[in-house]
Amino acid sequence: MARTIRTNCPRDCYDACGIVVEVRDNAPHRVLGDPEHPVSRGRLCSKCALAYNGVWQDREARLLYPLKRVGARGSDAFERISWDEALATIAARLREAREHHGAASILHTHYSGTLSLIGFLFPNRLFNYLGASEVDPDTICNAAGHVAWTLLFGNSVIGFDPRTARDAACVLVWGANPSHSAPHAHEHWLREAPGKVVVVDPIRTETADAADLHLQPRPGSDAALAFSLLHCLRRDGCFDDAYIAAHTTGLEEIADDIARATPQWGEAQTGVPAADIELAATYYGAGPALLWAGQGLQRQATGGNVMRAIGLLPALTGNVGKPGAGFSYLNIAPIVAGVDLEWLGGAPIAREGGKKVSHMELAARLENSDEFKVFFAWNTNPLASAPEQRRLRRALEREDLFTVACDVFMTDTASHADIVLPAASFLEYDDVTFSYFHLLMGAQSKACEPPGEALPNAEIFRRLARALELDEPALYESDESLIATMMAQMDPGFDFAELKRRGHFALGDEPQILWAEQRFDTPSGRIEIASAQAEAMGLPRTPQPWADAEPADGQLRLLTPASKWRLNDSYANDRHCADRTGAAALHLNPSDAARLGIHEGNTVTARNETGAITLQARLDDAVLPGTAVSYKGRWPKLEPAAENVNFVHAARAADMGESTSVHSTLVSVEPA
Ligand SMILES: Nc1nc2c(c(=O)[nH]1)N[C@H]1C(S)=C(S)[C@@H](COP(=O)(O)OP(=O)(O)OC[C@H]3O[C@@H](n4cnc5c(=O)[nH]c(N)nc54)[C@H](O)[C@@H]3O)O[C@H]1N2
Ligand SMILES: Nc1nc2c(c(=O)[nH]1)N[C@H]1C(S)=C(S)[C@@H](COP(=O)(O)OP(=O)(O)OC[C@H]3O[C@@H](n4cnc5c(=O)[nH]c(N)nc54)[C@H](O)[C@@H]3O)O[C@H]1N2
Ligand code: SF4
Ligand SMILES: [Mo]
Repeated sequence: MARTIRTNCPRDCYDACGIVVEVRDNAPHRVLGDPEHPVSRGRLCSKCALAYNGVWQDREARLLYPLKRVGARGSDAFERISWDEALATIAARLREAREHHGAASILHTHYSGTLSLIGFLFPNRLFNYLGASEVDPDTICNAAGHVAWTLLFGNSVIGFDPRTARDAACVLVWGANPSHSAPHAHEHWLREAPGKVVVVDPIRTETADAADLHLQPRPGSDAALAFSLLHCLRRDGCFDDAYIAAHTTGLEEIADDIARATPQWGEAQTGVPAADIELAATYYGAGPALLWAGQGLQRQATGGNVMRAIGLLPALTGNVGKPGAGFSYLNIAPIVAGVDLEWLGGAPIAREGGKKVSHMELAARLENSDEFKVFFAWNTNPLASAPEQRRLRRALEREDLFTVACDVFMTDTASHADIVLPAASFLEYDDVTFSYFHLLMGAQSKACEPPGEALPNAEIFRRLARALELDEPALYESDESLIATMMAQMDPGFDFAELKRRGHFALGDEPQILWAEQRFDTPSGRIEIASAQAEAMGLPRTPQPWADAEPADGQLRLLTPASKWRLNDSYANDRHCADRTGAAALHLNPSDAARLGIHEGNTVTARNETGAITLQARLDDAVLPGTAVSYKGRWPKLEPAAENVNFVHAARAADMGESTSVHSTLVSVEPA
């Protein structure tokens, strides 16, 4: 019997595509795009089209049963156990850690395997209730940008409604690469935007290539570029004085910096020709304009300053809260829709005492056997995604650290665990999905039973609460109840059964004008160009027109952004996705290659004080001289030397949010 189910993709991706699953004999037969979804328009991205019909349905690859380790860590020697044994073992170790060392000695880490709201957030309830410590998830991705735009605008999670692009004279994409990270926004949204598209990226990405104008600054020089654009905009009368007077504070404190930032100065600081800076300012200043700040942009040593500096563009030109205008870093649809994410993640039942640990210090702190006794990784694969990979692996080899991993697949992190718990995939349970770019909410609809004994994240943690004999009702709340509450909070005028039928709903029939009330949740209630809060945090009072120095001693600045064929480290284990990418590559400009004596296809070593990694050279004139690119997301265990680019990623925190500065990584490259 064949039937079709409508669902949505819950990956950590801007697009949040609609999906149609053809189910035969209670198993997904084909996973396709939903033709009625406004973003995906009937097509999945190439990686999901392969992986959802490939490794995600491969019983050989999926984790099917709870496992306990019977060999050395990392050796993949596991034995099947029952759920009862797995949960009893974990509960005993959690209790022991709590009694002897306090709940803060339990450290959990989680992130972006699934973003479907229950699977993504509900498990936090248990850890919050216990008062466990948490690896701050955003520190691996976007925390600097959050802090920066919270200082400036009072909020970093409300952006613009992409549908308002129809009224924009310009869309400025700054340090995002939708051709990889938001493929449908690249293919449809940007192409259909009537205004000029300007892309700022050290790489000539496909999105940059298709734009009206591509500015190719040296990595980490963006704040200087922003000031130079501001210089041109002010000179050309594009500052909105009435808006500045009514809604901002502190312009006078950066007036001299703007005056000094001539296009010629900008060219010297950033490498972008002065004429292109002028042209970009003309495009941006022509009328309502949108600014999309990517997450890759702020993974810099001074990424917070970069974000504060580029945020000045909408602030000073009054491109806020009107049709065709706005700024977006993340535009979290459920927040706009009114879903209480704090409630869902258990903030109301949280006990004091748990510590927050940045990913930048994870390896160092796990090395110390006094601090953490239990490490619980769910919905994330830090042994692939986190910095200081060699050091983290060694820390996870500690025999006295009880480690649990909960995943869909046997990742590197799972290989190092004492107990592995098999998670159901998004095709196997109901949930609510969202986009962090479009104002779209969706239904995740169960298409089939999980394979083996795999269970949805939420059910695993309900059962663990029971094994711990905890009496807090919120730890046992059913999916039905959670979904009903979220539907009531969003109040779309229909229930979840109807949402499943429709697949998704947009927040409003017309483009929403976010920020129309001009209410900024800063101490002054205005956009704070000068910020006493920043000063109190030990940061400059105002954004600074800084540019990083060019790499010295022939080093290259290594960027490791989103791959077209993987979603973070997911799909690295899909055969077809792996075939598309071939061996791990280092893309470098032919001029750098010539200087270093490197030819196309050569095996090269990229090395720094943190480590060294072997890659295959790809000569690529899309990459700015002085820069090298190697796409993220390989599983170390599937690579010849059991390492990925995070072997050379030092855990240096950015200027804000104890966040990653992975794009400030410098390497020396030589033929191997
Ligand atoms: N060098 C470098 N490193 C980076 C980055 C970079 O730009 N450069 N980017 C960083 C960024 S932005 C991020 S967000 C992080 C992401 O890093 P991670 O959070 O580690 O992302 P993934 O590797 O995709 O890991 C998610 C895991 O969740 C699993 N999973 C999927 N669905 C489910 C589910 O329903 N339940 C459970 N329990 N598990 C599930 C997947 O199989 C996968 O193993 O990586 C960071 N690492
Ligand atoms: N296919 C695919 N899609 C994904 C992901 C994936 O791994 N694969 N990951 C998801 C996740 S977790 C995230 S956070 C998002 C990230 O997606 P994006 O926000 O697009 O960020 P990145 O891909 O990390 O980097 C975007 C661009 O920033 C540029 N960049 C790096 N340094 C600088 C700089 O100093 N200045 C400027 N101007 N640009 C710079 C890089 O060259 C890159 O082209 O994508 C999500 N979508
Ligand atoms: S990963 Fe992104 S582009 Fe691919 S199907 Fe999912 S939502 Fe769409
Ligand atoms: Mo991310």
